[in-house]
Amino acid sequence: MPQTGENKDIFMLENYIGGKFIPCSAYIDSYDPSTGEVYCKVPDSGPKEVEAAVKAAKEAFPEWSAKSPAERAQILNKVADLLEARLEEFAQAESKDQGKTITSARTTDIPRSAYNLRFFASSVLHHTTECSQMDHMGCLHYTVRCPVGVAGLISPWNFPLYLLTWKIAPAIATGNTVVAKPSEMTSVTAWMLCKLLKDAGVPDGVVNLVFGTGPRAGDALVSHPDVPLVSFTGSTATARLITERSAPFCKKLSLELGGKNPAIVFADANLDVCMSTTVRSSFGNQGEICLCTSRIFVERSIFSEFLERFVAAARQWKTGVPSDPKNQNGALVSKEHLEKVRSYVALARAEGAQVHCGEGVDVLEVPDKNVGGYYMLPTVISGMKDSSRLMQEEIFGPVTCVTPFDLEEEVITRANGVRYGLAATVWSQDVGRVHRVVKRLESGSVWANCWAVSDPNLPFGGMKNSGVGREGGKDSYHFFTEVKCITIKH
Ligand code: TXE
Repeated sequence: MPQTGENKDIFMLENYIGGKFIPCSAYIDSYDPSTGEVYCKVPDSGPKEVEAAVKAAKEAFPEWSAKSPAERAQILNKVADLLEARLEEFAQAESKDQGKTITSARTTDIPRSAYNLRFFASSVLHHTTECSQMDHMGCLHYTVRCPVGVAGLISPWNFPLYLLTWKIAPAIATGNTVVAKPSEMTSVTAWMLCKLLKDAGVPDGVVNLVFGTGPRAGDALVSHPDVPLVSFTGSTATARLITERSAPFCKKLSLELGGKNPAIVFADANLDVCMSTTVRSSFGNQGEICLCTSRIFVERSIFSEFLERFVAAARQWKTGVPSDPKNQNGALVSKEHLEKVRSYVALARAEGAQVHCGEGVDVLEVPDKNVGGYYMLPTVISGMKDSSRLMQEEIFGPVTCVTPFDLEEEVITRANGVRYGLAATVWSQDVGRVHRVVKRLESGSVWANCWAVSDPNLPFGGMKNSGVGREGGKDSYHFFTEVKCITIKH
């Protein structure tokens, strides 16, 4: 592992371009969220490094795209084998780099990253294309799906390896080559993955990793003329910039963005199941999931009971150092992000809302060496107006607002009354009502009596400001390929 020279505990990442690990001329600090201390240095790549990576990916494209899907699938499965064999090492690294608990990294992030590789390796073998004949013209039509070329992949910090593999796997399974830029805050497992790609026999240049910030490395990638396709997961604000920067080249874009996700709890809901699921959906992964519930609408007749039980359950949700397997939440990703999330709670107080637990109400004890970490307790707020920024903006932390409603029609309008449309949850045992309500919610995913039950085969993405396009299963296959219609006169 390359050292910085100044401090032997701080290690340095390198870009992975054309199958080689290449040091960068400038580095940025990456912090351990559990202590607030610098623990590694990430390349501060710019246009020069991106240019080299795109060149390597372009050179690798003809040979990689000419391989059969079965050959590519075999190599992807080999990467998955290697990742599974080193699950614990990757889980430790993800937890330290991101702040999430070791339990989440062990049971969710890393196994699901390996599954992404296996899933797309397998699914690419099962697609067929259409064929039709025009007898009166003596013609046969058929379609083929071609890889697009060099795919630009930009991933965020909340599920670093999971979201990176969610993009790399379908991109290369379908024959594209890749330049990926993970979040500068959480680059370590992406860098570790490069070694596995090499060992698994992914040919040099097929996957290139360029580390650095969005405005430098990210911008150079999305505005590069030889990158015809960009898959991005992150904020709506950055998605707008990416859209502008890629517009002159008419790039193919997939944008997976934030949410302001409602849960609607009717009085006939199974409150035990609803309670445990909604606490998890509101606070899991420190609230740093785009699918997290952040507005809970509760039918007025059960509002007081729900609130009391929900606050008690939130207080039971164990927060603390990420390395302790008993903890359900660890630290937030960065100091800036913690301050942003806290500022929403301050705003709630300034607007006269009630903060029932968590931030500013309860105190979290952590060991001395962790006092500089970015911890925040699950926080439940009530008494907000729907027009408040708390009820309109994505907070992306362990904060949720609970509010009463009276009528089905009213709650549908209020749930839809935000710019986002990513995920919604409905709780009721009345099947007719469930069908009525789910149909009218403006949301890319809607769960009834459960949350985040998913599968890589399902279309994932958002409506409104939550995104453009869908990924997963055949949607990924379609996104990462271009269809060509061929007509042959016989
Ligand atoms: O996201 P950014 P940030 C939301 C969440 C969070 C907010 C801000 O609300 O609080 O976004 O987080 C790269 N050109 N989500 O600032 O900036 C960046 O380097 C090209 C929801 O971290 O969108 C990183 O790799 N790339 C979300 C990636 O974009 C650029 C997950 C995401 O960073 C770029 C994360 C640019 N100009 C945050 N600027 C979800 N949908 O799950 C930045 N990047």
